[in-house]
Amino acid sequence: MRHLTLCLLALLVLTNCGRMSGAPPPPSEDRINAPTTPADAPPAEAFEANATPGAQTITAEVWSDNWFALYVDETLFKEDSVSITTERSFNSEVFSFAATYPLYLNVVLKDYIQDDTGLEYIGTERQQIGDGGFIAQFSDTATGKRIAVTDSSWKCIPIHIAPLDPSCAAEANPVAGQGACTNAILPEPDGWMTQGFDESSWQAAIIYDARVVRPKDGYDEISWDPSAQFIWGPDLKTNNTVLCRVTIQAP
Ligand SMILES: [Ca+2]
Repeated sequence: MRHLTLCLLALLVLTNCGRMSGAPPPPSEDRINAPTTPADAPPAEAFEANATPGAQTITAEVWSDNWFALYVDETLFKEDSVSITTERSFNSEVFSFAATYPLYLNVVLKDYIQDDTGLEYIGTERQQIGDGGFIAQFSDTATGKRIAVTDSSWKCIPIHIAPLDPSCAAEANPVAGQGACTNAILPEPDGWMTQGFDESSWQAAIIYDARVVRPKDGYDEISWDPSAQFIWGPDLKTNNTVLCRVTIQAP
């Protein structure tokens, strides 16, 4: 019964409960943390605007708790320079890339978790669920004109939710997938970064106040547009991996 209740809770945000029971085991850490770019991929700086007819150079400013990867369509342009395996990885990133309008911006966002319980500092007095948060702004590098910010026009879906019962954080020996530490872990939907993907089941990004996210190192190094807001899935704590996408038309 407890599982059913948890399942129904997860169903509200996942619409894919079937994967929870009798589903294949959650992806290993290796899979979660696997590099998503080929080792021989050129750095983002190598993508010069003049290499692609009609391309604009875009400057991105980003702060993420704890990790992000930015794609335009399915091309990876930037991965957080601090690994997701770093427990406290608070840093901002400023970088540029060249792309053509409309821009199909896709981000993979990950909060740091020690394992699939969704907890951090396991076994210490600080054992907790931990929370995430992502804010970004984009401008035309040549003109400085703001072209996009994170706000509720982005669509998001959490694909790693743990624990499903917050009391997991109080367990003396939390075990992923057991009892209160049951989780819901889904693969990335096929083709979610592509233009034609049906995002109708995705929710508008949830906006979080900076006082809730409590941004740390690097955040104050960026002059934020007042319209740029912290986004995440519907639960800042238990949504550990969140996918978000937005389409930006030519200004
Ligand atoms: Ca965090």
